[in-house]
Amino acid sequence: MIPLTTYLFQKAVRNPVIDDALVLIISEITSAAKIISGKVRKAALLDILGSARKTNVQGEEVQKLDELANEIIIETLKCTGKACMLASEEVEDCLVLSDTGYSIAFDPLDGSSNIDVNVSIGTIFSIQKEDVKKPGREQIAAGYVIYGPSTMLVLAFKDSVSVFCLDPESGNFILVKDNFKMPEKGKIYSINEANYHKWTEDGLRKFVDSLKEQKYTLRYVGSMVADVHRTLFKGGIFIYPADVKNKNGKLRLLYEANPMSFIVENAGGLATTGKEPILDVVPQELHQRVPVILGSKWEVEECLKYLNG
Ligand code: P6P
Repeated sequence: MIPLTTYLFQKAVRNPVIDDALVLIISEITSAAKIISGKVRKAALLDILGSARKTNVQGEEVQKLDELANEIIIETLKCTGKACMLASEEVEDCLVLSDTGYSIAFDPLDGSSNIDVNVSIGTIFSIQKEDVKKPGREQIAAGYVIYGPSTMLVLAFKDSVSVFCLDPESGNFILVKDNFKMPEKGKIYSINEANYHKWTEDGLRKFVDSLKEQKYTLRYVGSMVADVHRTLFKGGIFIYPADVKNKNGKLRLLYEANPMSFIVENAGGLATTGKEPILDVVPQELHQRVPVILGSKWEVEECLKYLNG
C-alpha cells in the first residue's frame, strides 16, 4: 500500500531527474484531480452538469465541469510556486508564471461530451522543463487521471509507467502496478467509424477492414482517456485520423497526443501520426492538432504497412 508521494520520493533516490519541485508538481496535479473526481461524482447534485454557454479556443462548447476543472488545476499549480508556463485546452494563451521551473500542458477534463451521460472522462497532463512547446520526447513526465468506476492515475517517466488507484478512505493514490507494460498485440480496435468515408488515407480503410477479417472487436467510448486506458490494459489500437474536414485530425498535440504517446511508448507500445512518431513532432502552435495512431506494437506497425502501401 505505497501512496503516490512515498513512491515518488523512493523513485527520486534512484532517478535524479525527480527533484523535490517535480514531486510537488505531480502531487499537486493529483490533488487537484482528487477534487475534480469528487465534483464529477456528484455533479448532478451540485447543478454543475451541462453547458457553461461558452465556446473555447477549440470552437467547442464548454461544459460547466470543464471550466471548474480548469480553474482548480490552474489555482493549484499557481500555489506550488514551481510552475513556469501553463498550457490548458481551455485557455487560448499560455499562462506564464515565472521564467524558470516546470511547464505543464493539460486537458483539465477530457471527454466532456460524455459528462452528462455518466461515461468515463479524465484529466491529462504533460510536464516539460521550462518551455511547454517542446517535442514530446523531451517530456519529464506525463500522466492522466481517469474518473471511471474507480479513479485511477497512470503516471509515466522516461523509464517506467506506474498505475495508482485512489483510495476513497485514505484519500491517497495507492500504487497498484509499477513498471507497467502493455500487451504486444490485442484484439480490439478503437476508432470513430462514422467517419469511415471521410478518412484521408485509403490505406486506413483497408487496415480497418483487415482487422474485421481477423475478428477484432470495435470499442469506442469517445473519451480519449477511456479509449487509451483500455488500449493500454487490453492491447490493440486507438486511432483518431485526419479526415477531409480535420486535415490534422482532432486531438491536440501538447496535452493529448504527447502525454498519451509518452505513456504508451514507455509501456512498450508505439505512437505515430502515420508519418512520424508523435513524440518527434516539433510543436508550432499551442493548440495544434495531430493525427493519432497509438497502441500495441503489432497493430501500429501493421497500420503503418497499410498507410505506406
Ligand atoms: P469524436 C473528446 O471531446 C475528445 O476530444 C477526445 O477525448 C475523444 O477521443 C474525441 O474528442 C472524440 O471525438 O469526433 O469521435 O466525438
